[in-house]
Amino acid sequence: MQCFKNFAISLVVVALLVFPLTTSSHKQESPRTPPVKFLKAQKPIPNRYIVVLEDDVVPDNVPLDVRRARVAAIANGHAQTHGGKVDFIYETALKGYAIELPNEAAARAISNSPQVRWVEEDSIGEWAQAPASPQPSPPWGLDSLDSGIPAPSPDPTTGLTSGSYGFNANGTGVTAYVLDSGINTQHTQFMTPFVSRASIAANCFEFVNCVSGTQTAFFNQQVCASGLPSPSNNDCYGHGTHVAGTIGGNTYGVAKNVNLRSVKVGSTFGPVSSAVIAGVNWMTADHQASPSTPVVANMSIEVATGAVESTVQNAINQGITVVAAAGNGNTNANSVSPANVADALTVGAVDWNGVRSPVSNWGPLVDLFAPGVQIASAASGGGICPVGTFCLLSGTSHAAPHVTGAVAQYLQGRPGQVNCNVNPIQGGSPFSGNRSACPDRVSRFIIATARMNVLSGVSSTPLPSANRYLATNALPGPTNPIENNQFFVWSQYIDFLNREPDSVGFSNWVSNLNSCGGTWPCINNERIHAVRGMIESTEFRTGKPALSNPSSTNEYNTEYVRQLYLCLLHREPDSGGWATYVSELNSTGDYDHTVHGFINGSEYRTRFGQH
Ligand SMILES: [Ca+2]
Ligand SMILES: [Ca+2]
Repeated sequence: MQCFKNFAISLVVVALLVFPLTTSSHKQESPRTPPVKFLKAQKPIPNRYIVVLEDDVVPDNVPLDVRRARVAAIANGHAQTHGGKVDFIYETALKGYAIELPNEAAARAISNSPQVRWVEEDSIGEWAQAPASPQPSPPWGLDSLDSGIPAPSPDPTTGLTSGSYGFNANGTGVTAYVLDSGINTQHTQFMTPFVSRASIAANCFEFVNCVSGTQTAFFNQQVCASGLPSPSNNDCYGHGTHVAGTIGGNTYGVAKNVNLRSVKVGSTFGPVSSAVIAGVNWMTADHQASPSTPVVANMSIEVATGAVESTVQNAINQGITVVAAAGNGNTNANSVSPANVADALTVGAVDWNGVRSPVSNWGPLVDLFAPGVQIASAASGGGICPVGTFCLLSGTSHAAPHVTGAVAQYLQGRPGQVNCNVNPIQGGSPFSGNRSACPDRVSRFIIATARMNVLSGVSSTPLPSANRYLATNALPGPTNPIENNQFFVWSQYIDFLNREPDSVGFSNWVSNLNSCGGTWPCINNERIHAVRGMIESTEFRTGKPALSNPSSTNEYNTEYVRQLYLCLLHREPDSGGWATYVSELNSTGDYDHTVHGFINGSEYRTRFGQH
C-alpha cells in the first residue's frame, strides 16, 4: 500500500491584508439589455446615436428587403419628428439604426418611444473591449507570463513593456471572487459595451461612503449585506480595484473576460478577521447555490486567526480554488493566514529580473512566485490610487491576482465542483465525474506548469521556497489535465515516489514528451517510458523485495501489476484484472503494453478529469 494514501489535510493558519466593501446583488444583469433607455459612451461622437428597436418591430421570417423597409420607415419617422439624418439601417443581427441628431434631448426623446429598447451614444474605439491575443505593450507581468520568464525592464512610469502578452483563454464563464477592499465596478477596465464584468457581491464589514467618509457599521446584521453606496463609490482604499484589474481588467488583466465579484471584508484601516470569515462563508454558500460555475477566490489579505484558516480550508473543500498572497513581512509564510493554508495556492512576489521582492514572505508554503513589483493596474480614484486611471503598486497582494487570472484561464469551459474533499486526487478509487475544477487538480496544474529555476533570492532565506515562476503558455483548453505533459510527469513523481520532482529529472521527462510535438503514438510511448522509469527505478523498488530483481518471473510480474493498481488507480487489484495482466506479462514480457492499458483506461483518466 505504498502508493495509496489517504488525503491528508495539513492545515496552517493566519491571514494577510484586507479591505472593506459594500454589496450584494446575487443576480447579474442580462448582457443584452442596458439598465436604462439612454446610454452614454466613454468617448462619444457628438450628435451621433445608435437606436436599438424592439425585436418584434418586424418578424425575422420575412424577406430582407421587407425587414429593411420596415426599420427604415421607423427610422425616417423618428428623423422627421426630431430633425435628424438617418445613417445605417440594421435589420438582421439587430433591429435598429444609426442617426445624427441636433442634440441629446432629441435622442432621449426617441428613447422614450415604445418601439425603442434603448438609445446609446455612438463612440470611437474604446468600448473598453479587451485586446486580442497577443496584446501589445502589456504590463511587464503579463508580458512575462506567456513565456514564464521575467520580462525586460518596464517603463518606470507606465509599468508597460514593448513586448506582448499572448493568451489562449480569457476566463469566459468563470467567476473570480475578490475578497478585498471592494471594487470600483464602473472603472473602464471592467466595462463591456453594456455592463461591467465586475459586480458588488457582498459587503461583509460595513457600508462606507468613500466620498463623505461616513462609515456605517452593521456588525449586528449577522450576514453579509447588500446595498450602498453607488458602484463607483465602494472601494475607498483602492486595493481591491487594483487587484481585480490584475485578475481580469481589459488591458491590465490576465483573464480578460472573467466575471469579478467583490466581497468586501475590510476598509482603509485594514481587514477584520470576523469580516474575512463572513466573506469566505458567504462566498462558499454563493458557490454552492450555483455549483456548476467554475470559481476561484483571490485573498490578498493577511490576518492571524485559526478560524480564518479552517474557514478557508472548508471553502477549498467545497470546490473554490483559493489563491493567497504570501504576505509582506519578509518572513515565513506560515505566520499569516490564509497564506498558511497548505491547500491554498500561496504566491510570493518577484520583480522583472526574477528577484524576490525584499518584502515577500517565503518558505515551503509558498507554492510559486508571480510578478509583484511595480504592477500597473486600475486606480479606484481614491485611497492608495487617488489619481488617474491606473497606478503602480508592489507586494504579494499584486502577485496573487496574476495566479488567480491564470486559474480563471484554466477553469474556462470546465464544470464547477463542490464536495471536492470526497474525491481528492490522491484519494482512493472509485473516481467519478469531471473533477478537473477541484482545487487539488487546479493547484497541481498551476504548480506543475510553472517555470522552474528562473528566479533568484528564493533559496537564500532561512527556509528556501520553491523556485517556480507562474507561466500561462501551457494552459490548455478544457481537456483532461493529464493530457498536459508537465502535469503528467508531476503526477508520476507523486504517485510512485511520493515526492515533488527534482528539476533535472522533471525537465528530462518533460522534454522527451515535448519533443513529440503532441504526435501520437510518440507521446504515448514517452508517457509509458516515464511510468516505467518510475516503477523500475531503484528509488521505487527499494524496500519491495518482490521487485528487487527485475526479471520476467511470475513473482516479479505479479507485484509489478499490483503496484500499477496501487499507484495509478489508488486501489488494490481486483482478482480478474490482476490475473489477466499477469498472465499476459508472463507470456509476452511486454511491459509497455501493460502500462499502456493502465494510463489510457478511463478509470485512471477519471482521477484527473473527464474520461
Ligand atoms: Ca511576452
Ligand atoms: Ca499550497
